[in-house]
Amino acid sequence: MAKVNAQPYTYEFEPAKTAVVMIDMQRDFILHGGFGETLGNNVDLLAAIVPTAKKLLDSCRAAGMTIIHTKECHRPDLADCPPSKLTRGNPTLRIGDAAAMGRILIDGEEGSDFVPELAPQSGDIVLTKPGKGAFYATPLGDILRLKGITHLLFGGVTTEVCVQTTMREANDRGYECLLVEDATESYFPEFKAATIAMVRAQGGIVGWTAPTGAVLAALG
Ligand code: C5J
Repeated sequence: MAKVNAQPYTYEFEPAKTAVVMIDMQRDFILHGGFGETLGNNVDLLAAIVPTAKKLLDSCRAAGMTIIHTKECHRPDLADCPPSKLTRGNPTLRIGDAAAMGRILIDGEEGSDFVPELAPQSGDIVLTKPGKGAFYATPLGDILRLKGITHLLFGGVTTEVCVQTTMREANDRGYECLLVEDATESYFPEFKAATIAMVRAQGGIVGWTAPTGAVLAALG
């Protein structure tokens, strides 16, 4: 049993029953010219966690853990994109529009792909998702059940949107969840800090949080 020095108290997991869920480390959110930047965000904040996310994935993969990558993206015909998501706000570019890395958040386009450093490796599982939560309209729940997974470690972007939504979905489904603090990031540092505080408040109401170093130390 691996024991992580976590907040609000020690998080214990069996590597064989634990998956890392790396959320939406896609070029459209992280690289210049992508969707995140067209929304006016500083993408450099997100790019800064790529080496840490890679270290987490590489170490957990080497420990025999299940690795799952999600991508927020849509069908080219946008049939899976609700009008509310497509039309909300006043961005310069919308989902499906042509941009520097192809059509924004469309499956198969360069921008919707993962940043090269975090490209899935042999044996990793890749899921596309049309929503913020990774359980909505995906086979994630079935995959976890078939693999006997009971514990989930979360990284990725953005902390308060897709990562937190998925972690809450998982928590309600009975998974023991840990948010890896320095393997997740937000365009808004105060939202990341608030998410970490929310997760571990009230005795771990959504789960635990710990830095990558504490996870790696637990894996020995
Ligand atoms: C957002 C995400 N922020 N992956 N997506 O729209 O968090």
